[in-house]
Amino acid sequence: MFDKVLIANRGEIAVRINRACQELGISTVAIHSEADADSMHVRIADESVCIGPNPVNKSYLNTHSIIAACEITGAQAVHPGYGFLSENASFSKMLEDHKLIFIGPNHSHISAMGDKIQAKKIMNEFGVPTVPGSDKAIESEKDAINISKDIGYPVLIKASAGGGGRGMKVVNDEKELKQSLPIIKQEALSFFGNDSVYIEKFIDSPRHIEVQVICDSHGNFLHLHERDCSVQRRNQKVLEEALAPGIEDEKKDELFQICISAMEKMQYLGLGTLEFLYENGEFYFMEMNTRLQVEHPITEMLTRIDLVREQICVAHGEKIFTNQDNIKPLGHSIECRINAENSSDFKPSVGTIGLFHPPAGNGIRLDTFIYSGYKVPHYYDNLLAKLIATGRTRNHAIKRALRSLNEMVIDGIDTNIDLHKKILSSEEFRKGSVSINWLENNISSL
Ligand code: MV4
Repeated sequence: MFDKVLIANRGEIAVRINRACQELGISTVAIHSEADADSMHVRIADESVCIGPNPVNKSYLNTHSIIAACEITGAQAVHPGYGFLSENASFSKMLEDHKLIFIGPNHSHISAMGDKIQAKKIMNEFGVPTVPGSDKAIESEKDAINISKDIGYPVLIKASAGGGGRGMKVVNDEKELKQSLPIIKQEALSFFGNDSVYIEKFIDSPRHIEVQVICDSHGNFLHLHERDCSVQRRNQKVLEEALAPGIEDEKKDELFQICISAMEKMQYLGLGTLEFLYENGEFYFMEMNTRLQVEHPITEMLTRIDLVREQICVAHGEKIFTNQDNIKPLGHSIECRINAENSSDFKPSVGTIGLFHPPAGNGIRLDTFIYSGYKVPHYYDNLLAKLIATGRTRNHAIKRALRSLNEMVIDGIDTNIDLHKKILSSEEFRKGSVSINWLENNISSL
């Protein structure tokens, strides 16, 4: 096993990764910007290195400083967490060139899945259901018109280097297509440095269902069932749950087998999540994330597998400790993302945490890095904590989540705790199976 791992992240996920490392007997190196010197992930790590000033491009995205920190401390591997450099193929390659292990998939898979056209093409070839549309970049306006005619309006123009909702435009007819195509290409070029776009049938009220996979270098390609991440606002997940309510097991099992066989054909390594749109009983591949996800704890609670521990072990060349037959999810788990945000305009809020009282009790897990007296910096994302409530049934998990939200005290800063209470109390949500548009369409009447 590794002796020392550098955690190239901050906040709650750095605390979470530190736990898995220290339980494996691995010594941990935290990196931090100047503003994060007093952050919890620094305090609990075995050692820490200040890698630069506060802006992310000078600190948590500063690949040279991070590699230098590995050399100074003797870390043999880097865990990127999520966001930041976690899907940066060139960083993964740089580590390899410096004889350091990137705890994640091979950089060739990171770049293949980062190119949404290539990802779709690969999945198509492997028999994964994808959204009807072009499987290559649009070459001309005429090309776009013909493809759109074939699939039928409304269509979605998507940037190949996009993802997470950026670089997309719905068009309802040929006139709009002609107007929008050059604009979205220009946006793609300025946002992602790559102007290639593709076109898909627009699916107007899907659910967002994702399948967790874990693969080792000994021929084991396992799935850890699915998560429903449809409760989103402006492409930001707000609340996630497992398993997905209201989808028959046979339909899900069929999808799991397709996902696993695609991973086998790819010879994928490590954790991965295949994201699908789900509408009228059909799954459509959207994209694949080649990293640990924010919402991984709900899968951990149902399968009782420590995903980060397994991710580190398979990166070290070990076998996954279990097999598919032993993975039997039990109960229902809901994750509420507790953000530092204004409840009226959702703008990030900053301040110093006053009294902080975390919830606890049966079935409650709080992944967080905040503490009383902590000054929340404004440089980074506004996720403060993830409340994970697990129960025997979905209703039980909902009740536990509500009980915990009532118990939780985070003074000194605005949060979205009230929004979570409204979501969990709403009839529509309790019925299950809301679409990705539900929260935005109903937020003012919740
Ligand atoms: C779509 C779609 C509808 N039809 N593709 C959003 C981010 C990226 N994962 C792709 N996304 C979408 N692709 C087709 N053909 C709707 C979305 C979408 C979305 C998907 C899942 C969860 C939230 C979303 C919010 C806005 C748009």
